[in-house]
This record gives sequence, structure tokens and C-alpha cells, in this order.
Amino acid sequence: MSRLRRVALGVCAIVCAAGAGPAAAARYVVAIEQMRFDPPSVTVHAGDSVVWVNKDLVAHTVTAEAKTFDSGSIAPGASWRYVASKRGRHAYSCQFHPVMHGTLIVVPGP
Ligand SMILES: [Cu+2]
Repeated sequence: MSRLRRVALGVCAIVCAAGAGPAAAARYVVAIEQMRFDPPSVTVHAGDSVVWVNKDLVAHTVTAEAKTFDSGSIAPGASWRYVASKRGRHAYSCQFHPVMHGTLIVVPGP
């Protein structure tokens, strides 16, 4: 192994151990605006967090159709954070406005 490669691996070991490496959990934001989830579909790794921000003037919910997660009522201007855990494709909707649909796709962690 070259010296350069050994140094690179050493740096990675330090950075990754500090949680700043590629394994760090990411954070995604979904806006709830004009009766829509934007973006309507997000793909995240298990362990990442997703924050839904209600920018409308009425309350909404983020409720998985399989009840995997449920925000309860999110007031106008408020937000709800969820740490993605269960893998798979989770269709969700707003309990107050069943025409509002979104999808959260959780793939295995990095
Ligand atoms: Cu709604």
C-alpha cells in the first residue's frame, strides 16, 4: 500500500469516527404548501430525518397509510420531524385532506 493511500485511510478513519463522514445522517425537508407535499416523494437512508414544514394557513397531518408513522395535527407554521427507520415504500396522506398524497422511501443506511 502506498504511503498516500495509508494517509488517506487514516484521515477517513478519524473523520468517519467523528460522525462527519459519509455515514452521517442526513436531513430532508418537505414543504406542505398549497395543499401539496413538495417534493411529493423523497428517498432517504434509514437513520436520516425528514422534517415536514407546514407553510399553509390550515393544519395538516403526515399519516402513513400503513400507520407506520403519524404526525398528528401540524399547525400552520409548525413542523414535524421523523427519523426514518422502517425500510420500504411508505405512502402517506393528510388525514384532514385525503387528496394530499406523498411517498417516503426508506432504503438501507449507507
Ligand atoms: Cu391537509
